[in-house]
Amino acid sequence: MDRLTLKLAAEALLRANDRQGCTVPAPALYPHQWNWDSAFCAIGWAYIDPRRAARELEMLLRGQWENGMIPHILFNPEATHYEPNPKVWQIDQAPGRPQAIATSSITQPPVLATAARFVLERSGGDRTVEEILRRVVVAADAWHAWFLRERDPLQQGLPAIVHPWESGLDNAPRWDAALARIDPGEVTYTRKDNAVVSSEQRPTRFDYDRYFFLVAERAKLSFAPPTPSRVSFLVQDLAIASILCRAEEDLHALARALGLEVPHALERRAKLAAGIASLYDTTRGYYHDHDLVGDAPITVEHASGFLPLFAGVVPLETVPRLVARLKDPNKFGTAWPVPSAPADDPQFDPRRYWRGPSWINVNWMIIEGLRRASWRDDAAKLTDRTLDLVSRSGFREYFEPNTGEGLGAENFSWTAALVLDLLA
Ligand code: 9YW
Repeated sequence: MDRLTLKLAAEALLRANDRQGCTVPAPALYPHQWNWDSAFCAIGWAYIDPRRAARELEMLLRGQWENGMIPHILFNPEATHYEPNPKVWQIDQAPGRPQAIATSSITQPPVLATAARFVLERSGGDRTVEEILRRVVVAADAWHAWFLRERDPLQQGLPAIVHPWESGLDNAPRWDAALARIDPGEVTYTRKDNAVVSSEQRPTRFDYDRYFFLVAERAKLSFAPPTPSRVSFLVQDLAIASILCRAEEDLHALARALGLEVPHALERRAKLAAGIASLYDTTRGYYHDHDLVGDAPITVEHASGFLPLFAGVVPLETVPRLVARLKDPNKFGTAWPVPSAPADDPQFDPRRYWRGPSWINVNWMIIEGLRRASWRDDAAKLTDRTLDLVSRSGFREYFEPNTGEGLGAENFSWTAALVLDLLA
């Protein structure tokens, strides 16, 4: 596919996946509204129709809980081919849940404010867009505050996740040890994902047993803010900290541009930046996560280790060390980068979801991070390689990092949306 054909195909894909104002990630596999997917999609929509882009973000606000959390899934009642279904989340008794829409009880990486700023900057002063984005500012401010109020039990500027699905990078090897501690017993559930995508490319039964166990645990604990002694899984997630840190900066800039105040955004950003700095391992030369239940660092490396670049908080002297890992063929410099796990990791599985394949949203955040660190040549090379990958293999969910083969769902929305930005 040449670049113009790629652009037209990406636009057509977003239109085809549009469900009255929100874009489903992939019609056959994910038929609802997913949180960070919508934010990435808005970035693509901004090139087609800024009002439609703003609407995508506004649709996410329907799901906001009274405590500020914006959940990871907003369910479409007409779609029944995804599990867990709304009943499994048991949120009917949850205090402060939204009344008009069924949602999950957990969140996802907060890309919302970053996407909103992006949309505003491409909206040419459109009043309707500005009006919608003012509401987004208020909602994002409450959501960001929630992360540091309810999800940072040790007050270290490091939000913790209660479920691997919250990370957005579900079955990354970095969660293995924390999950292995959980004995889920007999959990009964249905899986529908394996009927759409080959099971060798999806999370395993080990993972799903624990995913469903943790969904039930949230309800059992009445969705209360987690503490290490009460929950089975609680991990300070470097990727969430980095994405939120970046989002605070974007929220601040967005609010100013709209004539609003978000008095705490930069203060929260500083706390997050300090938290992220504490996760850098000088001996190993990379950033990692921290397991709060096991009270130990998680030294398993992952592509998420580059996201502090996206936040703009990597010290100047550390950037070359990260870039060296990114380019090392034994680590992240595979033929079709960026693999989600390093190629020399014993857990590396080039076909299985977040355990090896390359993902376009991760590439996009790394490219953005390289640009802001002024590593422009490497950013440009990764951009070209990413566009070549999609031109060759289509708008797939993820890609085999050695051969470039397309894997996972077809017609995947954020792949198309972010291609539109990488082409611009
Ligand atoms: C699932 C929709 C979501 C993404 C996540 C991805 C996957 C859902 O799909 O999770 O059922 O496994 O891991 O990042 O938002 O695209």
